[in-house]
Amino acid sequence: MPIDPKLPYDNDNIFARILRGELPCSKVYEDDHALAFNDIRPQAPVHVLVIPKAPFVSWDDFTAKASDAQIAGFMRAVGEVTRQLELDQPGYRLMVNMGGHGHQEVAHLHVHIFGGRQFFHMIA
Ligand code: D5M
Repeated sequence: MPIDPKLPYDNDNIFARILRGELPCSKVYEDDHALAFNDIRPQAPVHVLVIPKAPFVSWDDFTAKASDAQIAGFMRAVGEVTRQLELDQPGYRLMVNMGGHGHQEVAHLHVHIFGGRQFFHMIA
């Protein structure tokens, strides 16, 4: 079920628990700003989620409330992941689902990285 992005941050959401080490993840990358791990329901040969370490519910919450340093650090981390996975050639797709119409299911901002195959039109 999609989340309500207007609700306050839920400290017990799945990704908060992964960040605290209470739940396992298949880690791909970590730095001061972000953690990246393999999606549990992969939609492509490479399907990685990148999450900020600070508690932001959604893309909307992040871009409204994060500091410039947090935004820069997080975006840089997404780029680090794609480079470390050598996805730049022949390319990859980024996606962020936001709120109900975006069908966001986990109430902690996450950027999806898809790679390893050709993508065509938008994912429905
Ligand atoms: O995508 C939420 C994504 O989160 C969805 O692709 C499954 C993934 N997911 C859910 N639980 C886990 C765990 N425990 N590990 C890894 N990946 C997980 P959304 O954009 O919110 O629709």
